[in-house]
Amino acid sequence: MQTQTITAQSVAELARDVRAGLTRKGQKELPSKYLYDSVGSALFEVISVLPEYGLTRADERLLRRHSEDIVARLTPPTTVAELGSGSGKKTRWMLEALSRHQHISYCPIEISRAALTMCERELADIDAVSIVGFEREYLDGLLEVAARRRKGEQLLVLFLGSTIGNFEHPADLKFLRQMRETLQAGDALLLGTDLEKPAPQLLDAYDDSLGVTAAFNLNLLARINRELEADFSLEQFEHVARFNQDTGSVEMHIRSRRQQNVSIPAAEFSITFDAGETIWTESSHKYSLKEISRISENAGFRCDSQWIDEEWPFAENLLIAA
Ligand code: AVJ
Repeated sequence: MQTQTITAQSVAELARDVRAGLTRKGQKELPSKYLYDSVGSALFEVISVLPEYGLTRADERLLRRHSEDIVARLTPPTTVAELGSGSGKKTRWMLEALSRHQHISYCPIEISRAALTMCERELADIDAVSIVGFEREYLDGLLEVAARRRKGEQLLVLFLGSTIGNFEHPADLKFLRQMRETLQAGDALLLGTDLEKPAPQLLDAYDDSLGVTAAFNLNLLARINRELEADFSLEQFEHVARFNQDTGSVEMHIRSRRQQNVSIPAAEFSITFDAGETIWTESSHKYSLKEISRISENAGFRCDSQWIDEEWPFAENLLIAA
């Protein structure tokens, strides 16, 4: 096994995005990708083992049970690219199943250096796998992987954990289309999608009793304090989870407990919050099966197979580029 990492991402970019998100008219917002610095990535690992949050376990259960069936539907030789590898734990089932049949190149694409390191370490012991990590935005990374592919090789893109649900509607469809454009006909996309479930269950999952999700969300302000020398006082803000009926998504917000002013020197601005005003930090869409086949087909994929977890409704969808 070999490991290699290719890098980027800057404080300047963070400063620009924070400034744009907090000074916009109407609803203030921050991009959810910034939740995953080293503290945030570690907190997400804890979230994934909380009793209230069944999503990651459902995803992993499906891959553990069905990796052989999934692999049987591919056309080797296959190169694997993964968007947002996280810890790499779920990916192990896929790589082990694939590497029983062939030597595999595995290219995790991650904006978080911490997550990339974790995943490279987690998967380093699988024999017939070479790992080349890309510290990149998803589509940039995918373009690079596609450019390096050998002729006749099938690309399998893993997009697990229902990360697709973090895109705003219809940005999820647009993203699938952009992905399709970098792929060739016959390439595969294994897409993990969290399915619709009752609102109270969702609210518990995104506002757990231990307060880990609250810490995960508020860490975004702590990160801005650390990296942009801001003076957010964390006790003056609180975590909020809401279910938006119109969009079918859980939303995470950070609510200001009172009117206050915060300065962010490294982004060269300061900002006022009203009492009760929120910063929208993440949306997590919950799909219906119909919706999944509709957006897949709209984006130029054929839905080849679906595997569904009954315990925590979640679907693994194998899509083939049409
Ligand atoms: C990373 C997409 C799985 O939307 O459920 C968990 C992140 N946010 N708790 C999700 C998350 C709050 C998450 N995924």
